[in-house]
Amino acid sequence: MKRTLVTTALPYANGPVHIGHLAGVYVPADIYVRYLRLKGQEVLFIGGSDEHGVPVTIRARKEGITTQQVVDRYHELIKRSFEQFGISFDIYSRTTSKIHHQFASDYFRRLYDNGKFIEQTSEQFYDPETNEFLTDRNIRGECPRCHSLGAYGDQCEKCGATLSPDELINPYNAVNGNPLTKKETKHWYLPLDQYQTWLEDWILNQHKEWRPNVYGQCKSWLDGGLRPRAVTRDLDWGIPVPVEGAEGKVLYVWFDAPIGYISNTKELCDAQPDKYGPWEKWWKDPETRLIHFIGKDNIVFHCIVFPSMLKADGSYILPDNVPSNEFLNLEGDKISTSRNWAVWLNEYLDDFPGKQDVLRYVLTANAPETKDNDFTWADFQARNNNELVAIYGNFVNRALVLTQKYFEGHVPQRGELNDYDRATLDEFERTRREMENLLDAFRFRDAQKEAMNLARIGNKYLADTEPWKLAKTDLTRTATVLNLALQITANLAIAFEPFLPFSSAKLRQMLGMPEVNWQHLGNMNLLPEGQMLGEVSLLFEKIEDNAIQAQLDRLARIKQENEEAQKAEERKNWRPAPIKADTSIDEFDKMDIRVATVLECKPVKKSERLLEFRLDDGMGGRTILSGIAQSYPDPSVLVGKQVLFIANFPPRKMMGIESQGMILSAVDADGRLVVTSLTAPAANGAQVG
Ligand code: B3M
Ligand code: ZN
Repeated sequence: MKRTLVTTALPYANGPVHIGHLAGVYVPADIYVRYLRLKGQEVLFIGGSDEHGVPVTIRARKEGITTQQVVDRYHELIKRSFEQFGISFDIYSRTTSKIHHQFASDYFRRLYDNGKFIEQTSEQFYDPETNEFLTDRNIRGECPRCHSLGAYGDQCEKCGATLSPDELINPYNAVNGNPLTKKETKHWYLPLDQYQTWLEDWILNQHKEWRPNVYGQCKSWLDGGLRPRAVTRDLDWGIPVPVEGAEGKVLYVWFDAPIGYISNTKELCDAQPDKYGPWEKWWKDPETRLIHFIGKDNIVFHCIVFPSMLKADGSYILPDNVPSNEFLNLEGDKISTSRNWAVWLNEYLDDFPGKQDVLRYVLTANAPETKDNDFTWADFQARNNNELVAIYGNFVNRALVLTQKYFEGHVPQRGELNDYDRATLDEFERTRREMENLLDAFRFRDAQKEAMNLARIGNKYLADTEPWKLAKTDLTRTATVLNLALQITANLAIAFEPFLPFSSAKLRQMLGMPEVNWQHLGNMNLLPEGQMLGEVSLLFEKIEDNAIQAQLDRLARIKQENEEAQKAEERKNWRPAPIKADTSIDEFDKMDIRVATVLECKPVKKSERLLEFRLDDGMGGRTILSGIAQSYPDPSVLVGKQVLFIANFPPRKMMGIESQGMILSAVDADGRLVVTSLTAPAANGAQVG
């Protein structure tokens, strides 16, 4: 049996972790690792924070603290969140560690010395005032697709387009707004094109078993033809490029971060060699299976770039599988750290203390394994109340309470099994086999469904045998039924251990099961007859509506804040529209623009857009409809004002009302319409020109 090395993507230490992280990477990896450990396999579970790259430096600037302070703060926070949710890493380290810096630097140097890189000079965006090159994320400008202002050099958040900085119209420095020029700079590239043929064979022929989303993404990259990729950057935060003449340059974060998997393994093995052996055993011995758990935006790095780096070195094993998930959305919208659209793990625990397993359960039940999925609070509540409480919790509680009631809390003696008992056990056995196959295939969502089906089998067994009625007539048969029910609960403690470790620990305590072992699953003699059960308490509690409403209210608040921030941002980035093509005084003269006083102004019934103006135009009065209702929630503020209107548009009927002209308004930076007025009173009907 091969040993298994499991890695999880190193989250950027630029913010706390949220449910998307947990659902996409850490819970599935933890389920898998716990499962292998329970089977007694040799397994190592590696995690850590990614503390380099631009995102952390942007965060530092935003918060007005140093980058080191940012990574220190979030590394601790993230580490604690993972601990609290039972993500059972053997090591959770960080890429600012000395060991990592040295290891990554040596790795680069080795490839450099062996001629594995190509050197290339290219023109990059440069801020002549601050003397710095800018990374994609620090360049902003007008989106070439949707023309919104403030798109990033790698992506437009408005329309979602993937961009390169060269595509931006009028690029500027995101930090200070300076216009940018271009300047030559030298970098080192990993010539991925040279690995193309090898990668095609290795992935497309030899790893057809990878998830379709992973395989498909790799195929489309390979079909597009690989090009050399820069592995260094002009930046002052990161691991210095260990080459003469490379001052001011650091290793690209995506070069050093995956090496973090290796250096973290080394850190662990060096600290406890007796327990874990030499690190090379985990990275260089073909008897090790390497599994990377990641999110879909990291596929290319783990399936193409990192394997090429490993191959360039030549002494490493390659990943065996890369079970990557798609994205989890929150209440229909993309989770976003910058927009605070997330359920943060630290905040979740403040609101739902002790309910780690509930979140683990719901996230696995909705795991975005094959397509993007949605987390909703209504579903969270329903899964807790209808599944964890009503099925698993209810079954366990009934089995234990009835044992207390009829047998003073001792595991009763089992007599002869009847056909129904045997049929129940057969079904139990089939279901648990299915669960195991699914776990082996990285299909955790379906595997957990089968675990819940095991609880359903138990629940149905009690409902059908009705030991509470049986006890009145046949205590011997009652004993058999409850013995079997208790053996099933003991099995559930094992089956759910990878998914819901906290509840399993609690259940084991109630049953008096100090040890668990996957090989025991299916064994219906786990609890010896006569064994005294521990104190019984509820495994899960109902979640009430008000707790859910509080979460929905919070999200509604955030949505509103975001809309306001978005408006402010648009206002900040606003530039006047370009001047229209030349016209002439003759053209202008054709327009009959006049002054009028607003007598009345009210919303048009059944229209969200229109206001109805009654004007004194000095010529007997007229009615004009104007589509500005959203800009004037209280239209009465316009009454008594003098406005300008075009008097010679032919009348037009809208919503059954005739509009006789057009009121002039300015379109403000945020899209609001502002009605024009005069600087001093003038006669109604006076002509403008
Ligand atoms: N920090 C990107 C991310 O969090 C990156 C993963 C590194 S894994 C080596 O999505
Ligand atoms: Zn756009």
